[in-house]
Amino acid sequence: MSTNLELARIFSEIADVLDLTGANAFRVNAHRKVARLLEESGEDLGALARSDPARLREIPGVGEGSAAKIEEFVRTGKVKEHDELLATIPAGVPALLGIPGLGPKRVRTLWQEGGVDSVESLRARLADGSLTGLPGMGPKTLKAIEESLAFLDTTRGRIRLGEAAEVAAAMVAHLQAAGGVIRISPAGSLRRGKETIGDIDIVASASDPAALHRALQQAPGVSKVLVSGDTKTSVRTDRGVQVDLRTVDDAQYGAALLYFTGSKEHNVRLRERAQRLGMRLNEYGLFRETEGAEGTPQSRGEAPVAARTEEDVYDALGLWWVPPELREDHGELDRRPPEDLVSVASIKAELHCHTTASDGTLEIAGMVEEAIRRGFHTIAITDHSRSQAQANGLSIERVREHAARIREVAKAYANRIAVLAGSEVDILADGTLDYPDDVLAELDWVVASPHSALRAEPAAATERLLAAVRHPLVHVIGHPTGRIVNAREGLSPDVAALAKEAAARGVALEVNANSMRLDLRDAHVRICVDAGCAVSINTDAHGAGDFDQLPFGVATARRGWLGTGLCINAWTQPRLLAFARAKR
Ligand code: DGT
Ligand code: CA
Ligand code: CA
Ligand code: ZN
Repeated sequence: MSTNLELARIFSEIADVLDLTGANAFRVNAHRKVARLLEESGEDLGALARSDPARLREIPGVGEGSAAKIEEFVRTGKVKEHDELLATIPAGVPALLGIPGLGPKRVRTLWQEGGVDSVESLRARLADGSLTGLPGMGPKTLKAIEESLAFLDTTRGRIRLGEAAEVAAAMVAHLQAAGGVIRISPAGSLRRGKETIGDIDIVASASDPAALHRALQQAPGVSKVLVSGDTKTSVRTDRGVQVDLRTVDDAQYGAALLYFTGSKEHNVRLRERAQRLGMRLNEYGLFRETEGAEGTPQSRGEAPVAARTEEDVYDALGLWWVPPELREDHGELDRRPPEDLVSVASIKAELHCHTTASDGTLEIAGMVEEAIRRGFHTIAITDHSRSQAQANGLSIERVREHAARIREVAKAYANRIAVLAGSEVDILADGTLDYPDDVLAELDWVVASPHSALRAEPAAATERLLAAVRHPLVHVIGHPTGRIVNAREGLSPDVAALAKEAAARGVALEVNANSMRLDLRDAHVRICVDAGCAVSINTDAHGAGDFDQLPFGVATARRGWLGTGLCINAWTQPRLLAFARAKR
């Protein structure tokens, strides 16, 4: 783990303990903010503490107290206050905060008044009914907690795409550094861009495969070797992630990559097709079937019809190459996938992001510079609205001042990028928006998102979101369900009904690219595409590093067969700006 991430964990744990022990909100938030900043900073702040402590203190959000803690960590490898705070509460209590629906206040009640000191004891106490009657813990609340625990059980063992991608990238880099790699790629569900990953599969060809297998066993973070062999190694990392490496002859690399990318269902379809054509497809290649011959084509030493690349195999089967994200047996062999499938390179606008005005870590100009660096032609600045008090949401007065400041910055950058003055306005529980219409009408761009009341019945959720879609000043519905991958189910609206209405009203539904959200999800995107509804892929950036989340949103959109024609972030600048103005 990098120093920044270690420090981020420390600051975040300090914030948790302070929160649980009832410290004032300002102190709690100050630590959370520094944790976030550490996660997002491209610069090693530990190194900065050594080389230029004065500049460390100039970073917005880093006060003298935080700077001193960073310096202490760099000097001693720990932070005394952190250790002392952790010692004041039972070790299992902070984990309770990870249960959806349990904030610091409820955890404090469960712990201090109910004697709950771990997730396990919470399960036991729910089961024996002994939490009934605790203040604020009515039957409805207790039932909701039980449901959250059950939901967490269903996610057990699968990690989020973002985490898997990070582990896989580090492993691939480590293997490449071992030398002799000819071709290497992640395969499996990771290559297909699924929102959660069971294990990480890597396929490689190399001049010295044994060296590659040794390198995986010795990779940083590997805590256990599960399988060790000449062609396959499986290891587990200290974060509990399994990594499988398979090495093959370079001549068979395409067939192996195809096989281990899956999905299983896609592979079954390919094998059926091969059979109909008098051929046999396996991980070694596509072979001609010989009537009555003993063994496999491979064991008879026959040359494959195709094996070197995936393209060769698809081609020999009379098929187009299918992008990995579409290999789910969702019709990809019957109908040619869109030629203009969205890609990271096709995205030219970020239309939902935050600055220091609400809960971001960069000023307006900093975000604009980052968008330019990413090659974008447009950015919309959309800080939180007034109901989001914990995210420093803007009052009516502040949103007006902020819009004026954004327009000044826009002028300064006019010949390089279009900067829209916007807001991420809350969709309140009753479907109305968090600012009056006259305020929204003054903005260039409006993303409307649900942030609270995320446990509503499906019918109520649909009505609530439909109301926002019908609002004449709204451009995009942000993270429409509010789900958090592996942590919160969120709303279950009728997405087909939303997509139909959004298509009719010229509103886009968002794919929030943050790998914690991926909301809309892949199946929802497919519904939008079928309804002809526009989709907007945004990173919801709160700092420069968040722009790196884009590939996860793009993968999700590709899994939903989204072409650039329906993706407003892929439109030309004139077309996108006309879309913005059409709502004004
Ligand atoms: P995951 O790891 O649960 O997120 O999902 P996958 O798709 O990565 O599945 P995994 O790791 O079990 O296997 C990777 C790919 O290898 C899978 O998509 C298809 C192929 N594969 C692995 N084992 C089998 C098998 O027993 N039969 C077939 N047909 N294909 C397999
Ligand atoms: Ca896998
Ligand atoms: Ca696997
Ligand atoms: Zn946002």
